Amino acid sequence: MENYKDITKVVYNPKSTSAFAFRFYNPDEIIAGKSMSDQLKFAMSYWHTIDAAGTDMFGGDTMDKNFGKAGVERYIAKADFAFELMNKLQIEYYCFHDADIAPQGESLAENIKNQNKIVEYLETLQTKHGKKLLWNTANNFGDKKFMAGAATSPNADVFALAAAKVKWGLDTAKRLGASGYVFWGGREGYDTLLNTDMGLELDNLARFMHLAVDYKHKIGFKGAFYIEPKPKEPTKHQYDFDAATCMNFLRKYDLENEFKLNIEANHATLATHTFQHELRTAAVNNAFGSIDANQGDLLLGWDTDQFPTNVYDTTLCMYEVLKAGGFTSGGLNFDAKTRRQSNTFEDILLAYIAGMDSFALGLRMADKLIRDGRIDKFMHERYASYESGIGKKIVDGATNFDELSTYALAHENIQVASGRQEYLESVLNEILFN
Ligand code: XLS
Ligand code: NI
Ligand code: NI
Repeated sequence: MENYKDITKVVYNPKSTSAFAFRFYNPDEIIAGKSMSDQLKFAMSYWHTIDAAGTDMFGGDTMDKNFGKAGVERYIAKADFAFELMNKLQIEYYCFHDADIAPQGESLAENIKNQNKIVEYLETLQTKHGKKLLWNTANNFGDKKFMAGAATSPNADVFALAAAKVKWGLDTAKRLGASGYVFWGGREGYDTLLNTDMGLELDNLARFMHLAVDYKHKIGFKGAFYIEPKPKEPTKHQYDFDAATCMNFLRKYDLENEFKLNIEANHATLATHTFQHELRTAAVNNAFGSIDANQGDLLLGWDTDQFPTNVYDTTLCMYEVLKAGGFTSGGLNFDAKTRRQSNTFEDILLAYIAGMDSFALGLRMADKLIRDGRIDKFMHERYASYESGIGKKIVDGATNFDELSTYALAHENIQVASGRQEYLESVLNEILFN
């Protein structure tokens, strides 16, 4: 197998005998009216790709991503590696937390100083290589000060610290021209209600979001705000449990016009939903924003952040994305890391190739499914009773219980049509494998 340094650019070549080629991702090919690169908008996650080195609960690093350097120099080398990798993989976007890009020291002031140095460097790299920031965010969960939460900490000084870090994040988002900014709950949740004032914590979370919105408008940052739902981990109960819970929160606190959702596949399954369910919930609430692409292992109950290779899932995901009108500010961020045993630089490329090709294939199949039309046609016919007669009156809000009751008394011979689940599943198989 080729060495990492010998691979300059991974290109589309379905006939290639090399492992370092795309079999399905052809960036300039038009699918469903847009180039594949515009439909998929792939992004690289800094934390998993540039920083994570294989540590798990039982053992340390299996991979060295320090480039023989320390301090700020190490993070300059990491930034070079990040852009080199994006170039090799033809990835246009990236995402990071404040703490991912620079060494973290003893004080907020020192961290900000280090981060600003690297941001200056990232700015030059973005211009030089034509790359863009999809979104950034704050790591308001790693430091022990955040052990009881950030915006929902019982300690108001922590709320202020979290605000300072998000303020830096928004200034940086504006400076680097990010298309969005993500709020993942981190440790915003609880482990026991015996020590938790849930009402105050939720109110404070909303106060925090309103302050962030005010600041965004004050500085004129034009990117989108996203909330990323997750049901558990690290806390037993995360306040941003799933898409529906987030929408309830946003509406209760008058924030629904300022936020969209960033749906992560593995978070959906942890919430005992399918990825497709979460995407549809976002879409029907007019809150479809961006995607953290990964997959979990259904036999393990945690966020394993694996590279996505399940083509049923990527197909149904891209089906939802196309139906929602495609990405605007959002994209597909690989919130995914190589397995601990996949500890070479070649593995990083292979993992991205697998993930990108799985989504490229998913896009091709979703487009085929839509063009085939059988699913849409079935769906249309299934709800046809709402297009005329009493059904139309229901939809138009032009009836009442008296009329419906009279109607029901006169129409008791009701035949509900078959849902045809198995047939529809076989249509999906035919599209995928025929
Ligand atoms: C953790 C989250 C995290 C967010 C960004 O489970 O997925 O990585 O995407 O803070
Ligand atoms: Ni995520
Ligand atoms: Ni996650």
